Amino acid sequence: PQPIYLSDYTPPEYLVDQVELTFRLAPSATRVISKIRFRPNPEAVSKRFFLHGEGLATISSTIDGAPVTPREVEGGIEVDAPDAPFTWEAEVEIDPKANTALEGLYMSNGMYCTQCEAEGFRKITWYPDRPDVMAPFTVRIEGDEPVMLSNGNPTASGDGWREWTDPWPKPAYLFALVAGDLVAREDSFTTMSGKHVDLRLWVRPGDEGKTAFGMEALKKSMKWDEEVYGREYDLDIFQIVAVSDFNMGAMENKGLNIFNTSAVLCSPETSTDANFERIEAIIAHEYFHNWTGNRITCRDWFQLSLKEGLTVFRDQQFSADMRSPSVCRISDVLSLRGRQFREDNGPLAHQVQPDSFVEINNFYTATIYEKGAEVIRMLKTLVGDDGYRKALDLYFERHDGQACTIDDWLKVFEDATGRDLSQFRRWYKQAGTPRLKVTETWDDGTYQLTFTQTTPPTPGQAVKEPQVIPIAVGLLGPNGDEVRETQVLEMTEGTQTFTFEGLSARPVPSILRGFSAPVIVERETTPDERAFLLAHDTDEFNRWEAGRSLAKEVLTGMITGGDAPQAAYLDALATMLRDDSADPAFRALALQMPGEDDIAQTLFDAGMTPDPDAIHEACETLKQARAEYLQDLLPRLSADMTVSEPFEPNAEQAGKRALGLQLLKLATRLDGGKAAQAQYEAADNMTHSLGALACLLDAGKADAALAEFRERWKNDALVMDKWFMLQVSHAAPAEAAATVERLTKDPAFTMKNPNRFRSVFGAFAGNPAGFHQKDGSGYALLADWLIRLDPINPQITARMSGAFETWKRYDADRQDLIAGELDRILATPGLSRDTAEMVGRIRG
Ligand code: DPP
Ligand code: ZN
Repeated sequence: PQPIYLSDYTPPEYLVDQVELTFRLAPSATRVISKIRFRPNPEAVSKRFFLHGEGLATISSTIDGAPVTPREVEGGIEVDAPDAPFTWEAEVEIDPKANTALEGLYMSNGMYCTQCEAEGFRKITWYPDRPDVMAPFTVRIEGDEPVMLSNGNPTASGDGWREWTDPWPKPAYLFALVAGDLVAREDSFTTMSGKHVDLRLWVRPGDEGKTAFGMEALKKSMKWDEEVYGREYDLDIFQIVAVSDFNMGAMENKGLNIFNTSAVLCSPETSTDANFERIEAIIAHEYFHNWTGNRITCRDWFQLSLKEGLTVFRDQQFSADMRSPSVCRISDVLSLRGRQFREDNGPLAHQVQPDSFVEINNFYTATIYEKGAEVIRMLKTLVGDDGYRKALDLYFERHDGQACTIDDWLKVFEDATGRDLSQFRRWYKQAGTPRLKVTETWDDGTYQLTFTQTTPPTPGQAVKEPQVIPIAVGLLGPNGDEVRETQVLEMTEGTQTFTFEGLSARPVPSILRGFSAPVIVERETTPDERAFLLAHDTDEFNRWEAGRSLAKEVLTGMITGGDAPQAAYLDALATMLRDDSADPAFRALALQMPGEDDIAQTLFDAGMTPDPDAIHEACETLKQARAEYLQDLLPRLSADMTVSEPFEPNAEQAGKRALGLQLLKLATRLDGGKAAQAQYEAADNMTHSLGALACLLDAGKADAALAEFRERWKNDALVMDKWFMLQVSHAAPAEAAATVERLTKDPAFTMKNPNRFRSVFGAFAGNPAGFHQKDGSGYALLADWLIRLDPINPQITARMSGAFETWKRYDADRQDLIAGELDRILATPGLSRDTAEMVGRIRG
């Protein structure tokens, strides 16, 4: 397959003024009748009339009523067309039932639904399926399904048909259709200018009890976007539909968002606090796309971060406003490091604005999303809150209704604030995570910090230029008081020194407060200084970071036989835990162990070859030592974390439960699972039962509970996903592959459902010591299943192949084994473009 290049972009040859679609639904033979008004684009550089299409059986096609014979070309058809406005009409037949790739129109659990981003609309009808072609759509759905929905407002209906009209011009990737036996939670919202909006959250009968929280989250999102960004909703109705077979989390189709059930359905009995939090964020994210994505969309897919980076940043702001800002920030950074830094430091590293791709579905990545959001966060730090708001106002005013580029986005910041962003733009064009080396000097009241930035080479980019790095710094005096408040240092050079005068004693610096830039800080320091920051830093993020670094230092010391400041760490941990003024959610995060994958990357960065077994052993040893050291604290703290009010998924209760579960893990190492068994039996919410079950698995005492859990939840797919996932992620290294094999033979396992496949194989990839067993059994097992899944669902296969992306970290034997599996996948006849690109890039 040929790569597509950003530099090859040309404007569309024809624009669309109006789309009329009729769907005659039938599971294996749906007819799609299209009537589209085209007109030549005055800005076009050629006159070719080309329409995308894939797997369409054409019944008829006409231009201005006269039959035409399209020529089949790569990816679609070409037709001789007038150099003046005309009407294209076509009738095609498609087979939703046979569509297991879950792209285009497909059937999930007996209902019809669509997924068109990025390039799924071309599987529905002939169309210029590119985001810079925007048009209003009218859709008529004919069939005997009780509920038949599309984008926009309902405009007409009759026996066996419904009509929907979306007046807002949109690209085809935002098209949606849903039909089936569905029931709605109904509500409404009054916008800031007093307009009434009907709200509907559609689910399968039986799931009504899982819709209350999602609806509240939607209303909060609508209000927040009005208050913080001045953005009002623009149709008479906003609908969400929950679908069980879905490749992504959710999709922002205009007025008709389609959600993976896992990203919207929840109840205290079936969902954990983490589920509630994620659902609130995803509902906000998709709703916020209405302005950042739909009203203003992307010119082409190289601009994907224009909408995704910005919308992630907006959902992060929203979550911070709904919950604790510092706890949200720590969680966001944990996920950034776990996914984006990992990607950025391996063969899949790419720019926030890539220059080329083979399959766009492979670029819905942590870099486009999370790093894209970090870039906007830095921009806001640099121009200030007022500058940011002015720039956003200008963005909406100038570009409403347009398909834009990242350069358009940066230009509004330049115009609104007068700032030159040419150097800042490198954040979009240079891949790789910058390393920030820090040295310091102290001389009679003058303290200097010197920073040196370097970004390692990434595929296709050997040399990097210095980037603009906002470094938020505060200084603490020897007694722990803050002697300099947070100040943002703007680094623009490769090496740069910043001076602080008039200090009475040598300060302890708190660097990169709030994680003000997505970089890796390298600074020689002592365990005592980290413990000091964990005790005194006024910046919660850096307080947490100090404890985290200390834990990592202990672990790497244990593994490499170097210094392992275990006593300093345990003492600092106990002090932190005893601090009742600190938010329990914060303390839970501070008590959380660094992940084994994180340690592997840290060792690799330091020039060593990580051994997954040794890392696992060290983590186990440290967990045991922590439990023993902290045991006197456990009874009192655990009692303090009891929630006596009825379950509410709010931040306050969730924080207490999170710390309670961390304490239960410690207790399990001392009592062999007694407390966990008691909590499992008493649990009246999923957070408690799942947390207790995890502890029982760790203690090797979970058989009875697992059987009971399975029997109780066998009819709830989302809960069963947890049952599968937990067993794999808590399997001992030598048993992980066998656990996966056993679970794939369970009658409830299916590879047609992405959630179920991920619950087993995502968890397997997330159990490094199990996946990286020396004999290569884990690699072979995953490769077998990827080869099996590829013909069914290329997108999920490609995504899951990312499990191999860190392979160059490991020893020569493991690398040989992985290379063998990657080659075996690549040699599979008929391998999808998605998987071929991903595995090919990983192989290098
Ligand atoms: N549905 C995905 C998201 O919202 C892709 N746009 O990020
Ligand atoms: Zn998005």
